[in-house]
Formats: sequence, C-alpha cells, structure tokens
Amino acid sequence: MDKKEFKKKFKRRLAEKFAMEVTDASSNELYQTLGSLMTSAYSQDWRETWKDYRENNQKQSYYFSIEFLPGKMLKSNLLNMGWLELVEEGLDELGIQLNDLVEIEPDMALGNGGLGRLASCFMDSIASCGLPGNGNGIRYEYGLFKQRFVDNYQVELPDEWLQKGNLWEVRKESKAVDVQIGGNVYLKPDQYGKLSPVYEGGSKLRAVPYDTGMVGYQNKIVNTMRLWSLEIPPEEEDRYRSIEARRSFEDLTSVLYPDDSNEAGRKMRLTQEYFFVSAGVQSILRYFKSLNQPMDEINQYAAIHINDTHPAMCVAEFMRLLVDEEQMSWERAWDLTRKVMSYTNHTIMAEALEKWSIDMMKNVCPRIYQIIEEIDRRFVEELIGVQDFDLIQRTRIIQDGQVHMAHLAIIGSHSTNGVAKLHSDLLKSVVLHDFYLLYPDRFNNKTNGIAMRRWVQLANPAMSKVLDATIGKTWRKNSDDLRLLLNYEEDDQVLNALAEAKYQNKRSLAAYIKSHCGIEVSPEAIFDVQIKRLHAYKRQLLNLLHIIKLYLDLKENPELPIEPRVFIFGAKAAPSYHYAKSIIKVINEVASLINADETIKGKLKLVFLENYNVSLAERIIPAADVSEQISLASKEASGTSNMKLMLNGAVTIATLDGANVEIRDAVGDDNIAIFGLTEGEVYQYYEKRNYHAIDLYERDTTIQKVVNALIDGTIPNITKEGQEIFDSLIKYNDEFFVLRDFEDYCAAQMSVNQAYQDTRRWRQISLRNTANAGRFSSDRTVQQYADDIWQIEPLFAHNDNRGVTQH
Ligand code: T68
Repeated sequence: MDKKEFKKKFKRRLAEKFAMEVTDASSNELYQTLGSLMTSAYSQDWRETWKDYRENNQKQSYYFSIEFLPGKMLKSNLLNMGWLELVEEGLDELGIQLNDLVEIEPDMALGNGGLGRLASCFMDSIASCGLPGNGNGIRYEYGLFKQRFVDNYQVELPDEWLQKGNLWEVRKESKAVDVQIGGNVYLKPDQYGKLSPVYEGGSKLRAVPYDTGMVGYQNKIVNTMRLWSLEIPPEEEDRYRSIEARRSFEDLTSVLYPDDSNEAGRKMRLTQEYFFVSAGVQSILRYFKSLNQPMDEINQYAAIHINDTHPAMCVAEFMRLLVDEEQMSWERAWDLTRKVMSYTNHTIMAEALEKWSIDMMKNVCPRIYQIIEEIDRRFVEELIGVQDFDLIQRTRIIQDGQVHMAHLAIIGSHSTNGVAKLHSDLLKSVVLHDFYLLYPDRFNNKTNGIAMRRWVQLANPAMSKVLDATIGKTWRKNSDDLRLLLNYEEDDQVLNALAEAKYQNKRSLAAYIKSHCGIEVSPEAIFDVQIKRLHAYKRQLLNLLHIIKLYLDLKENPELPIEPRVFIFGAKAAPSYHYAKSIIKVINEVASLINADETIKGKLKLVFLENYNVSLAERIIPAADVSEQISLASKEASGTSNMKLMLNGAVTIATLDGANVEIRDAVGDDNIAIFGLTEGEVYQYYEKRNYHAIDLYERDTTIQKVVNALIDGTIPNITKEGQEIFDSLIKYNDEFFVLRDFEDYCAAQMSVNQAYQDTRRWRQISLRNTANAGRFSSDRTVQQYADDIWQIEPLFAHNDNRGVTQH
C-alpha cells in the first residue's frame, strides 16, 4: 500500500463507519477508523497463520499468565505491520497528527509490573521471531488502578479501560467453554470398577475468549493472545436474578489483584486462577482433538508454560481432562503432563511463594484438589526409602494444611527456570535447593529480555535515527548489531548526535513534567530515574535518603560542586501495602520541600510522576541519564527496567542483583557504578544474625543527620510516616540493609556526578551502554525458551506470498 492509497482508504473507511469527513471527525473517530483499517489488514495474515499452524500440525506453545501488560498497541502494530512511516505521513497530509490518535488509546494494563510486562514483551517477540506461540490469560474488566496523589498521598481510582470499547480484540463466542466451580465431588466405580468423579452442586461459569492478534515484526505472522471473560451460562440465568447475585458473580474476574510480589490469599483470586487455567487447557485439548492425532502424542503438539505459580493448576487440570474425560491411565497422563508443562519462577521473596489452604481449594475446585492429593501421594510413595525422609517432607506439595503451588509446578513439569543467572543460581543453591537435589536436570536459566522494537524504535525515534545514520538499519531486526556502535566511541560527531537525541528527549520529558506537575526542570541537569513498583526490597528509600543528604549538604553549603540533578520517581504501591504508601508520602513531601526551596538554586529537583505505566515509561526511559537499580542483592529476580534504561543510553547505578550482574558483564566495570553488599554478604548476615542497624546509626553522623530528618520536623507533614520509616530502620533493624549500603551508595553517586562532569567521557559511557544492550532483547530470550524448553520451531513459508523473516 502506498500513501495515496492509504489516504483514499482512510477517507472511505471514515465515511463508511461514521458517515463523516476528516474535518468533522473527533480524534476518537479518527482513531477508530485507523484501527479498523489496521485490523482488517492483518486479519488475513492472522487467519492464514492459524491455518498454516493447523495444516502443518505445528507444535505450539501456550504462555499461561495471570497478567499481561501490553500498554498501547496502535503504534506497535503499525510498526510491525510496516505501516508506521506511511501512516504518519499520510495522516499528516490529511491534517491529522498520529500522536493525537495515540493519546486516545487507553493503556491495556492487565498486569502489575515486571511479570506482566515480560509476558507482553514475549508475545511481541514470539510473533516477531515467527514462532508458533500464544498467550492465555484473563480479560479483567478493570486493569491496574489509576494512581493519583491527594495531599501527597496515593489514592487509587478504577481503571475503566474498556469503557470506549477495545479495537484490537475479537470476541469468539463459538470457542467458549464451561468451567465447573465449587460443589462436591465423589468417586463412583463404573461397571468395570474404574472410579469416575460425580459432581454435585457447584456452579458452571461460562468462559468466553477474546482474542487479540499479536502482529509479528514485518513477517506476516499474527499469533493470538487469548483472554478469557466470564459470563453467566444461559441455563444458569435463574440463579442470578438478583442484582447482588449477579454482581458477586461478575466480580469474580472483574479486577486484577493489585499486589505484586505478595499473595493476597483470597478465594476470588483462586477462582480466577482456576477459571483461566481450566478454560485455557480445555481449549487446547479441544483444538488438539480436532486434529485427529493420537492423544498419546499431545506433547508433540502443545507446550504449556506456567508463568509464575498462578497458573500452576494447569498440571492438575491437564491430568483431570486426560484421566476423567479421555479415560487415560494415570501413568500415561502423568508422563504426558510433565512433558507438556514448564514453569518459570520470578521471585525468591518468601511471602510471594503461593500457598492455598486445603479448605479453600476443596471449596473452589474440589476435583482439582483430589488430583493434587493423588499427585502428592504418588510423589511421596515413589521417593520413600529412596530419598531422605526430611527432604520428602520439605518438597511434598501438601504440607501443614496447605497446597504449595511452586512444588506442584516443579513436580508436574519438565523444566523450572529462573529469570537471570544469579537468580537461577540462587534457586538451585538456596530457594529450591531440595528440588534441585531431586531433579537437577530440570533447572535452567533464561535471562529476561525486552521488546527492542517498543523500547527503542517506538519510544526513542530520535536515537533510532542516529543509529540508522551511523550503523545502518540492521539493528532493527538483529539487536546484536547495536555492537557496531562501538566503532564510533571516539567519533565526536556520533557522540554529539546521540547526546543531541538525548537532549531532545529530556526536553520533551521536561515539558511533560511542567504540564503535569507544574515543576520546572532543566534539561541540562542529570535526569536520574527510578521507575518500578514501590517495594521495600527495591529500596526507593535508599535513593530518598541520598536525596535528603544532598539537600542538607546544599543547605549547609550552597556552593557545593555538584551537577544539577533531577530525581525522577515512578511507582505504584499496592493499596494494602501501608509501608510502601508511607514512602510515597514522604518522597512527595520531600519533593514539595526541595522544589520550593530557592536557596539551593535549582541544583536539586525531585519529581514523583503520577500513575506510572507502560506509556509513561516510554516517555521517561529515553530521557534518562542515570538508572537506579538498587535493590538489596539477592532480592530482585531480574529486573527489566534496568535493560530498557541501558538500551536508551542511561548509566546504571546498581547493586549486584538480578540481571544487573549481566549488565555489568556486558558493559564492563568502567561503564556502570556498582555498589553495596553482594548476595553472599547478605546471606552471611542472615546466617550470623550480626547486622545491627542501630550501631551504624549511632556511629555514623551522616546517617544520623539524614535519618533524623525523618522525625525532627525538617520535612513537614510526615509526623506519622516519618516515624514509621524511622522505626523500620532503627527499631526493626532495617530489614533491607538500607543503612548498611548507604555510604557505598553515596560514593557511587559521587562517582556518577564526577563522570558526568567530563562530558565526552560520559557520552562514551552512554554509547557503550546502548551498544552492549543487544543481548537483552526478548527475541533472544524467547528463542531460548523455544529451543530448550518448548521445542517449537518457526513456521516456514510454504507458499510464496507468506515469506517468514528469520532472526
Ligand atoms: C518480577 N515479578 C520480578 N511479580 O520481581 C522481577 N507477583 O525481578 C522480574 O524482572 C520480573 O518479575 C520478570 O521476570 C513480578 O513482577 C508480580 O508482578 C506478581 C504479581 C502477582 C503476584 C506475584
């Protein structure tokens, strides 16, 4: 399609859909028109991709995730379709700005943070690598809450993302399935003595899939993300006549649980989990049966991936369908189940390791509980006398009245992976050590990655242009080619061009900050960024204490030779996470204090941007000079904002945690500021129990001064919160070693400050960060999953007009 044709089609579609001309239409009408042109253009490829998979009996992977966090899809789809430039120019000629239409689309925010965003990066990469893989999740009516600040406190508002409809989804009524919830199940012998389940009571939920096309990067592949929505089956209408009954039914899948890295342990959450697991597994089996292949070979057609433990019931549901519905023997079914399933662990935080009480599970999915009980019984039976008794007790699925979901996922699958080298090592040596003893071959690492297309090509067109002009365009398909940039580290023209792109991005972020927060920041200052969920282990507090120190130092000596800095935060706290919300309040109050204080001559600014989400990340990341990755070593499984920021040329201040270790390896010690305890040192403290925060406080006058500022009135309006945070450090012994790492962190900050003063050197460091980020592409990650875990292959074109781009 050329520009002329696009404009013609656009005008025609607008007339058909709205009986309007361009000049009369609202941005929303124009957005709907463009979207409808796009979906009709890629649906042909979507249908053909699906047909090709089917006709080739292609093995497919199914990524089960309770969260997906795609953000906006308009530009990403345009880019992947190869339409971006053409549409941008064509619209411009019609007097329409593409970016105005982008604003209309709500962020699709069906996830909390890293875990959901990773799932969406994978969806983009799987399609872009031409791999046959699908997503399976929940179509929440409300996404992650919208964050507002009122009196510097976080308040949460509902995210009604579906209010104006969703362009990209297709409701597939014909593919609906029913999910049985609650009631009683008992086993009854049939005429041959085989036990079959008989269900009594309970209710039936109708699961209706909404499919969204996952458009691959200029390769004609369109995969499917399938999100399940809950409806009342027509035959059950009578039970839901009252408003309350209807509401409590609909509530089941209407909201995303806003707790990241923490289990709420509520019955509704368990229902959500079973709902999308059962619907997804049933639909996989139904598709497989339509292929008329022997059930025994299903592992050659399907790979089911369990993204964290939330979908771990896939193991039991798959067993249920094979044994109860397909009459397969337990042994054969179990063998297949393990071959089909694989599992990724995303955390070592104890409170996030999901467990459900037996009672609750019996209540929500009684048959699944029976099956888990049988898996557990056989697990013990097989190992007793072979393995150490205590080891068996520690690894079994059911313990102390609780079902351990990670145990179910590991025992019922052939692969368990961590998300960065350090994390995978810790799984083997500490967190899942017992399982590593039992199944050493199942453990492996798959370091996370990010969708380069979104995080450079879309988010940072200014830098992309410089890259094209410097190293050619191949990096757009093969991110390893970013390394070619290293040939230019002494080339002042390139260094300046990259710096100019950064400056441009900083100017537009500064404008955003001005219009959204009313705060004036200078694009000449260092933009220092920490963007991630608010959590004690991520240590936003450490960052804040350093800011307070700088502020106090500047108050004492306004001539202090530091580069002007703008500290930028973006973070949501779980609504029930009191401590995290107190940190937000204190950061906001410190911001009010600092930003209004003219005596420090604008050397320091602090901005907490409201409602951090994917779209805001796309604005902040290209403008960042410094990336804060300062979690306590051993706590952050991987992190992914660290990768996005380095890719965009930010210099990282980091602990040796998660993927930071691999970023350090990629760029070398001179191009990153490492500080703080190592994971080994943290474990030593645990073992020896010899950390005493109060000693540090009493000994170190700087720490004293800074920590006291929380309670001595220096910062207004934080009487309660300041005390709470003070107590967490001093009275409750600083669980995340903030004070222990403080001095080292300040030194790292100082070294960054110095490096920035040498402009040329800084630009070189920044270039090296971008140049070495190629390995963190999620194209690489999903290819590793495809090769090592799922054993799926790209579909090769078997007719001429469906060429597949190889990566
Ligand atoms: C994150 N986990 C890890 N969890 O914290 C991060 N948890 O290090 C890693 O990079 C990322 O996963 C991808 O691997 C999460 O984001 C959650 O969001 C979550 C949600 C519900 C329940 C528990």
